[in-house]
Amino acid sequence: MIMLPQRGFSRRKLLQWSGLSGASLLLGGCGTNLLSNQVGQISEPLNQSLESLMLSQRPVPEYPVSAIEPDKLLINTFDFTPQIDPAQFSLTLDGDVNRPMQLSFADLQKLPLTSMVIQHVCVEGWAAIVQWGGVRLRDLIALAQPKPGVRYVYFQSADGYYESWDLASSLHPQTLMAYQKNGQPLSAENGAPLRLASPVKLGYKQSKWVTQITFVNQLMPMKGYWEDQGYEWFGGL
Ligand SMILES: Nc1nc2c(c(=O)[nH]1)N[C@H]1C(S)=C(S)[C@@H](COP(=O)(O)O)O[C@H]1N2
Ligand SMILES: [Mo]
Repeated sequence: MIMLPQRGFSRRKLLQWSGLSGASLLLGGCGTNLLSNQVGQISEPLNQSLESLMLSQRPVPEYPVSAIEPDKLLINTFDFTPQIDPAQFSLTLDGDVNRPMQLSFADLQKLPLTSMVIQHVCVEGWAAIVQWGGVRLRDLIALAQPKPGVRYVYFQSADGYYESWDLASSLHPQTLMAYQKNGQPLSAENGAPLRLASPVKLGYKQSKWVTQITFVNQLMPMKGYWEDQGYEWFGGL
């Protein structure tokens, strides 16, 4: 396990750790660098054709900031609300990766910040247009460097919630590990300090209070908190 120092390391150092040049990580906005990197490494990426993998990375149209619906995002928590001190927080990246690591909240804030206005859709019959700000999950994936054969990503949360995603959706340029909502720091109720936010998945796929991201080749019998009670696994929008 590589333990990154808690403080005093620069963004440049992070990029060195990633094994990618800063330029290629920063070019992520155009969508294909990490993807082509993955395709190069993985002989049968998700058993999908290159074309369908590329299609799955297509950006979802965003809303203007004026469309945000601050009162419509309901709190939906299956049990309790963890109270996490950001100064004590660390995110573990592990599983089948070349560089397992732990990132502090300060480390995460040194990575490029992406902001997007998208619709959050809960299967319980409500939706809300929300602005999320955070780190692209694909940038964290680039740092951890999944080994060839990785196809799924597990997310463990501080309240005991767990989720699994396909790698392609995890690499989507609008799949964020968010720490801001509507331009403000995330509240505890909405998943502080770090939660998933993406326009390609339903609400129950968007884990709050994420503490661990694990890369695996196979789905395990436990696929997700709601999925294991009958909800559909892919949960696409
Ligand atoms: N850790 C955790 N994440 C979770 C949940 C939860 O209960 N625990 N609920 C999910 C559901 S069903 C939805 S709709 C969204 C709601 O996010 P919000 O409470 O910020 O609106 O969080 C998702 N992520
Ligand atoms: Mo939900």
